[in-house]
Amino acid sequence: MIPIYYSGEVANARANGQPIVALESTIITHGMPFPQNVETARMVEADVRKAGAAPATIAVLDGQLHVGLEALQLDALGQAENVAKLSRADIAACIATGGTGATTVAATMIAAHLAGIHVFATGGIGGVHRGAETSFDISADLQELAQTPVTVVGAGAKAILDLPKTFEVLETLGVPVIAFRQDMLPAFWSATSDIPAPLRMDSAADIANAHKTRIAMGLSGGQLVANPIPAEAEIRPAALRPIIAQALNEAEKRGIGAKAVTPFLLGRMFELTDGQSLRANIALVRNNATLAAQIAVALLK
Ligand code: PSU
Ligand code: MN
Repeated sequence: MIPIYYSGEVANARANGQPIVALESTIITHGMPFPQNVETARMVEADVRKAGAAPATIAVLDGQLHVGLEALQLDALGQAENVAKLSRADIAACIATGGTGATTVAATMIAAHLAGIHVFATGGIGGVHRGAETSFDISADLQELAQTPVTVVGAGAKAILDLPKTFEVLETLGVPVIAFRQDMLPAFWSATSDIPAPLRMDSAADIANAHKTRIAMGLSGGQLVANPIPAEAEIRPAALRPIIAQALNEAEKRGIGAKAVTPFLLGRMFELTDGQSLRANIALVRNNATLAAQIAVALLK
């Protein structure tokens, strides 16, 4: 095992057998602008605490794998430049070479699992990009959900993606996709899409039981909980459609590829919606943090 550096709060929760929720850091470094990124990260941690769990924001700092960041570390990460975006392919290399990087959904799942954490809250997972039939751009988040036993709470997959293909791949990989308290899948900034949810659950206890049952059956991989954005914060699909089209068009014209695609598209969405997409993003991550903490609490009952 590699050494893991726990924050005081997470070390304490581990020592006392208290619930812990993992949080990713790519959303801080690549998903939102400063200072809203740091403010959001702090609010999300507070939401987890309020619901009875300890927040464990995960990142690699100078080659050390941190599970739980102290306040000053979080502030520094939120303002640092040239932080790497770490997925399954990059995280070991970053640790081995003493680098600093923020973890995506895939890398956060890996670190959470190493630290014995079962539940993780994010904004929305990566997935199959539009045009993937020519670009082959499919997020490593999907494969990770298929192999690492962590329950991930997100507002579905980001609507800049090809959502039907994303959920098709998750089905192929055998990943349970559970809509929370509705029959349709949410679409990140919008509370609903026109895609029926494969599974629906209405309580954190049911989601926790399903997580335990999968482990008891020896099934590899995690679950994706698709938690709709609160209605008052959502942006309607009809309003989003032309904006997403414009952002995608610009990405193509500018030849944005690989890891830069998602940060570029999210950044353009913020600009093109005059900050409305950022406000929605903040609301949905906080909502996910609360549900993730409720699941972590239920898992210990
Ligand atoms: N959720 C957000 N904002 C983000 C992300 C998720 O609200 O920036 C990040 C996650 O870290 C996710 C990544 O794993 O985007 C997907 O990147 P890619 O498409 O390159 O795999
Ligand atoms: Mn990609």
